[in-house]
Amino acid sequence: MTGKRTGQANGGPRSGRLTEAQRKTYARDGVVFPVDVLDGAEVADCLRRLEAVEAERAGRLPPALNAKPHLLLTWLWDLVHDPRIVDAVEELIGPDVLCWGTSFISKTGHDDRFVSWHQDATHWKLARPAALTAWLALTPSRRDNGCVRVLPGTHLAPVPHEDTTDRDNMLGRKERVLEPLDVSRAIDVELEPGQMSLHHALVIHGSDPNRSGRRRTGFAIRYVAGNVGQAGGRRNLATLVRGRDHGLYELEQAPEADFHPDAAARHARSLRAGMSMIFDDNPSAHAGRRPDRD
Ligand SMILES: O=C(O)CCC(=O)C(=O)O
Repeated sequence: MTGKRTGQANGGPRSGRLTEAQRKTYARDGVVFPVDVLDGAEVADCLRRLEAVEAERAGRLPPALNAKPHLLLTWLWDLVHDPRIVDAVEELIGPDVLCWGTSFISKTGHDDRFVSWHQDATHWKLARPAALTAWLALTPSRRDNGCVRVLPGTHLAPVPHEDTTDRDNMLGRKERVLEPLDVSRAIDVELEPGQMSLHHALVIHGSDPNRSGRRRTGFAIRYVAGNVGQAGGRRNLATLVRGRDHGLYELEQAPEADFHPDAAARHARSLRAGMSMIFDDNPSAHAGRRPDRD
C-alpha cells in the first residue's frame, strides 16, 4: 500500500487517473469499471490480513468491527488513502474528499444472502448526493458468485424505497426500490481481485446470492465530496482523505496500531454516530442488529 497513515494525501504520488472515456461512462451510467488498483501480491496480502482477523474471531468479522474498520486497522487506513483509488475519486467528486464509511461485503460459497435493488444515498442523509462507492474486489467477483449488478443511468434522481424484513438481505434497513424495475437492463460488475468499480450514490444496484463454491469479497469505501455535510446540519464523523476540511464533520484519526485501545474507543464513537445517521428515523430496524454493510 502506498498511502501515508498519518498525513492527509495532499501532494502525494498520483497514479489513479481515469481516462476521458471512463469519466464519460461514469457520467452516463453512474458506474465505471474495471479500474486497476492493487497488483496480485498486494490484493493477496489484503485478503490474507482479512482472513487472519476473521480466523481470530470464529471465522467471521463481527458486524461491529465491519463498520469503518479503517479506523481500527492501519492497512485499511492506508487503503482508503491510496492515490490509485483517491485520484480517480477526486476526478468524479472534486478535490476535497472525505471517507464517510467502509465495510467488507462478503458472501461465502453457497450463500443465500443478497442485496436488494437500492440507492446508497437513501439512508445516508447527505445534504446532496455528491458521493460514490469504490468497491475493491479482494476475490474474483463474477455473476456466479454474486457480483454487484447495476441499472445504468439510474443515478440522476432519488426514487422511493421501503424497508423490508428478509433475513437474507444484507442491507442494514433491508431497503428496496418501490417502483417496478426493468432488471433485464442490469449490468454485471465483474471484477478480478485488485480491480475496483466506482458507483454513484444514486445508481440503483444490488446483488444476487452466491451460487458458486467460491468466496466473494469486496471492500466498499464510501467517499463524499468535502463540501457536503449531513442534511439539516446533523453532526457526524468522517475521515478527511484529501484536500481541504470544510468543517462539516468531526474528523477521524488514524489508528495508532491495529486494534489499539485508543483507536477502538474512537471507533466505537464513530460507529454510534454513523449508525444513528442511518437508523434514527426507524429505530426498530436497528434493534439488536447491525448491517452486513452500511
Ligand atoms: O457487495 C454487494 O453485493 C452490494 C454492494 C453494495 O450494495 C454497495 O457497495 O453499495
